Amino acid sequence: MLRTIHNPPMRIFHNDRHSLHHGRHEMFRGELVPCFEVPARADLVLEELKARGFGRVESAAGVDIGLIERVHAPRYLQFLSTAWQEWIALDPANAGRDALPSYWPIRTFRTDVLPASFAARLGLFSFDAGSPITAGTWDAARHGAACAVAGAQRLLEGDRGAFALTRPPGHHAGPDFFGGYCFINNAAVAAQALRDAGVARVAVLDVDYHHGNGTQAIFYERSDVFFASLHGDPHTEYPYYLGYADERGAGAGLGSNLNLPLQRGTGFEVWREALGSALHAIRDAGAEMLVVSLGLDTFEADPIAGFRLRSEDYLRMGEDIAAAGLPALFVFEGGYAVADVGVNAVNVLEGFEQR
Ligand code: Q9C
Ligand code: ZN
Repeated sequence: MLRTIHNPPMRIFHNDRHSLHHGRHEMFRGELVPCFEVPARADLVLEELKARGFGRVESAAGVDIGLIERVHAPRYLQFLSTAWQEWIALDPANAGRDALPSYWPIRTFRTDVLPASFAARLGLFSFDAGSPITAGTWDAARHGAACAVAGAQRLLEGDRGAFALTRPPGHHAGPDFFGGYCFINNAAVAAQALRDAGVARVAVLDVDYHHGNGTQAIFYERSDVFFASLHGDPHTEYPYYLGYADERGAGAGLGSNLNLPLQRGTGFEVWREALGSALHAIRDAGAEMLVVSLGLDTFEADPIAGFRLRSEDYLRMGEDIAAAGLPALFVFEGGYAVADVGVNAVNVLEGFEQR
């Protein structure tokens, strides 16, 4: 406890525009159901930080779009930035509805031609019908990337930890697609910012329940960003089509990707072993800084996931990550047990700080 007196408080970059992204519905089992990814998630983490007097909360200035373009295709960002205007131009009544895709260019279709149809482009740039675009999605997502970059900047200035408290989350967003409630890959943008500032090797550690397919895709052929992920086995768990143990990277990136899929029902003891393996690999890779995709949907009461972590386990998680000895930027990802997400998130940060 005395350490918190001598150490400066962890800087928390809170996306004060996050609630501009507020989806109404996602497609689930043939019907539209209320979104699981709601503004209250981030609000309750902020409340918990304040209740515990943890960290120093601030907002971020903007982010250079050129930096976001280092991980996302310009034509995708162009689409995202104007999607809502295009959606309401189709029909003024669309202002009262979220934009969700219905068509996708699966195998044998062309993806090189950009269709004029908005509905066709909505599918071209996405992989599920669970990630609604709303009036404020672009502003919220872009400002979230700014928060992640501001956090990365703190590490470059010598801080040992920082936290980007933002939503929508990011780790499912790939080079040119959204999905899994994610639009801009905040962790990937932060990792790229660290690289661009001269950090030779960066690691992204993804502890969200779901495989970080977007982050993996962004860095799959690169050796300068090591990606390690612990997640539900894609044989049974979303996002299903990526996240297997035999995905080890390609080309120059061969060996720089580590997937540790775990079966549904896994508890902390087994999960923690896997975390140890991931951190060991990250150290072996020679990473100098760490970006943690901090999903809290590994919690036992999460409504859409299947691991069995309890609230106190998140303290141990933070301690174990700290023991790796690398400066770490935590980036908020999933976690849908809304009433507990604040305690669980701040437990990780507190475990990290007290180690
Ligand atoms: N009805 C993140 O945790 N849907 N995304 C699964 C739920 C997609 C999760 C089925 C879950 C996406 C950032
Ligand atoms: Zn998740």
